[in-house]
Amino acid sequence: MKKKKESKKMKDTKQQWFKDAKFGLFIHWGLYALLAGEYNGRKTDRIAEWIMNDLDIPVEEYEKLASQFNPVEFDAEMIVRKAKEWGMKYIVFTSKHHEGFAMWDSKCSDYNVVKATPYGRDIVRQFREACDKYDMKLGFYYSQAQDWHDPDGYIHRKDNSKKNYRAYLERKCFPQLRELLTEYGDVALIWFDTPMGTTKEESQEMVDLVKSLQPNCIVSGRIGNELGEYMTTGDNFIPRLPYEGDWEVPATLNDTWGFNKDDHKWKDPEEIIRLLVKINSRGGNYLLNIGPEASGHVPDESVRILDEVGKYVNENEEAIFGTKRVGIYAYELDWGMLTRKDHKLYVHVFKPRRRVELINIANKITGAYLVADKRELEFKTSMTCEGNSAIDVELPEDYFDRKYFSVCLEMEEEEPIFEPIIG
Ligand code: H79
Repeated sequence: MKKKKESKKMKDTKQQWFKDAKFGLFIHWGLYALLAGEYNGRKTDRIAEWIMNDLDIPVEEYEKLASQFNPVEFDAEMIVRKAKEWGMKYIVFTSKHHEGFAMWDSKCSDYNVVKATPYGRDIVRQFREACDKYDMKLGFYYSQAQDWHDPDGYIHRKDNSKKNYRAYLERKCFPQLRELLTEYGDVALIWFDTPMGTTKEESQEMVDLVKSLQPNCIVSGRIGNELGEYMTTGDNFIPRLPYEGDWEVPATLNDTWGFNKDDHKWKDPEEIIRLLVKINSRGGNYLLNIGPEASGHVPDESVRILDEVGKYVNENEEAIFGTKRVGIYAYELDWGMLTRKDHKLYVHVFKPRRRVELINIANKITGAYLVADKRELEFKTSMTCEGNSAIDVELPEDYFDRKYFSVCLEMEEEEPIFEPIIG
């Protein structure tokens, strides 16, 4: 195994919107949605957008799917409006996944949604227009190295040694990136994925191309060769500790990105809320996925879950957006989690309780209130019998049985002061 060098440099996008964003919507949609996890009676029990590779479907067969793509139920505005309602601050759409199919009117490959399908309309443009209407940041996922349609694109699990990767880059990758970055307005970020054999020089060329066309467009961590402007964690993996700099967790609501009709392993809304707050408290953004069906319909279950999550996010938006990484607090709380801003410590409460008691936080507390309605709360600070600081906030009676809300502790100091455990 190749040993990777650990980068010491803190990742910084230089884009304040990304640091404050905290919650985004990933959308995986391509020809794989037509198969929905099954091809010729064979099923994949893996991520559905990988079905071509996983089940070894020949290109000549797979590309025929385009002639069936007619998503009459697709409604970009509805999706963007929902994302806005859910409190999300950016959208990342799969403009081209590993399958190689472009979801826009690409001039350099006819394997695209306008030229190869009965639908004939540009999906990327529809997202662009809807995002402009709802003031939503839009970024594009672009599979830079794997392209299972182009004869010279990389393919996982296949012999790539005879390929002319350079030819693919010049014929498809670079020109397509140029199209996305010149014809579709302000691109918030390009979400590269699986660099595979891409050399550092080639990755650098991609970065230079992006930046020459749109200097503010963020380059994701999966560009590879340590050239990304933020750290992307493994899919559905959360760092155990607070992590410095800009980073993001790409994640699924069930066990697939692209639509799979047989995947019903949905996470419940409370689990998603806990994951969001956990990621935010450690300093990261949560990029949460939906995989529309081939018709364009967004699975009802995704909408139901995110509607619930959205209620929490909206009621507690002050305690989520614009927050900063919380350092290491000595205790793991089984009932809640912490986020913070300057002079404010937010306690997210996930289990019913009479009062919020915290020890080993040594700040001078100047006030306490319920984030949802700004109701002021009574509080006392004292010392425990062991000599640790103690904070005790009284919850109002109508909150005794409630869970999933947050309390703000106002601090004289800018940051929380966490005491070690003594005694
Ligand atoms: O776009 C989503 C995934 O398709 C993509 N990243 C997210 C955001 C991704 N690309 N590669 N991987 C994820 C990891 C690949 C895992 C694999 Fe497999 C394990 C490839 C082969 C074995 C999963 C299982 C896919 C086929 C079988």
